[in-house]
Amino acid sequence: MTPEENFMRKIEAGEKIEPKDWMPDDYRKNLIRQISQHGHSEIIGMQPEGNWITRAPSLRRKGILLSKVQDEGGHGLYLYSAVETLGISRNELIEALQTGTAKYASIFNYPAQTWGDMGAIGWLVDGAAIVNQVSLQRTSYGPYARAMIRICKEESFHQRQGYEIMVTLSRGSAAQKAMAQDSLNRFYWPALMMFGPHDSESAHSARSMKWKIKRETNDDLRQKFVDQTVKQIEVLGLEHPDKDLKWNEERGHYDFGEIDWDEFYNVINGNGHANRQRIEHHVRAHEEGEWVREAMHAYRDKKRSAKQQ
Ligand code: FAQ
Repeated sequence: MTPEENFMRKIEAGEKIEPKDWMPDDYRKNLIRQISQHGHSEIIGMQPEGNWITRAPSLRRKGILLSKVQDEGGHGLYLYSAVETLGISRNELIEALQTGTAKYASIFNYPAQTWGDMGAIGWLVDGAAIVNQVSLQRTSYGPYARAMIRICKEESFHQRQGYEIMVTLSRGSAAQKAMAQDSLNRFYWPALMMFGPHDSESAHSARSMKWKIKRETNDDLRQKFVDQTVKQIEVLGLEHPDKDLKWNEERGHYDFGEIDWDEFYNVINGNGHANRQRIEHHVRAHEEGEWVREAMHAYRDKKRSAKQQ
């Protein structure tokens, strides 16, 4: 059996591919692309909510938001560690993000304007992320699949904390309810875009499905998210932002309105509301952290030379 045949045998049998196993170059490249972009999304995704930590309305809310944002940083680090097992360095990954060679989820280029957005982000953005990530727990690359298991447990808490903010606002004063509705209106469609283009337009899907990197398609995952969100909106007593939403008895799913794909491509090509701001902030934070990396390297070198004596 050739290495290629053995690789496909493992994929078809549902066995995990591990870092030292033989793998086709394109499988490795595709994983580096997807996992690194996933990691970058977690890291850049800290910014919209990080922006509200000092303005959270109570100490309880501040504590929760602080740990939620910290968890996202942790997810980024697991994912960077998983992608490093494929033979790419952290420096290369960061450079790709900062120079725009690597993407991150479009949703994080939308500004977080109100406290209601903390609710909508936790509920809808983490909610969409979970739908995708639950499916990725079965991805064929071992380190990625294992990172997803832990990440999903934490995302599930994040989703509930966001929904709880929405429940509180929607049962509050008229102004609070209006704030919740406004956040839902602004984040609903961008959350649907998180699943990527239609399957017919998705450049990587066919190969990623064949290699079981992706286990469900963009459109199937998006449909799951649309279906599960309808009842949640009803419970909040808010209006659904999609006027074309309709139950389809035959399909057993909701039909829904068309996404604004011009907006999607505009945002992923760098022209969203906050693209420049997000990367500038990342560059600044990275530069300001240089002394920490220097201190770590000096400590490592000192330990090494002490061992050699
Ligand atoms: N945004 O051929 P496809 C989170 C790009 S985690 C930006 O369909 P693929 C947690 C795509 O990269 C959120 N770019 O690509 C959190 C490709 O460009 P490329 C992140 C997008 O990979 C919550 C091109 O379009 N989750 O939020 C987007 O097969 C709250 C063609 O697309 C993941 O990354 C988009 N929405 O499918 C953190 C999950 N969609 O690379 C903080 C893992 C597509 O050729 C606060 N990733 N593109 O230059 C995936 O499942 C897949 O990569 C997809 C895209 C489904 C995102």
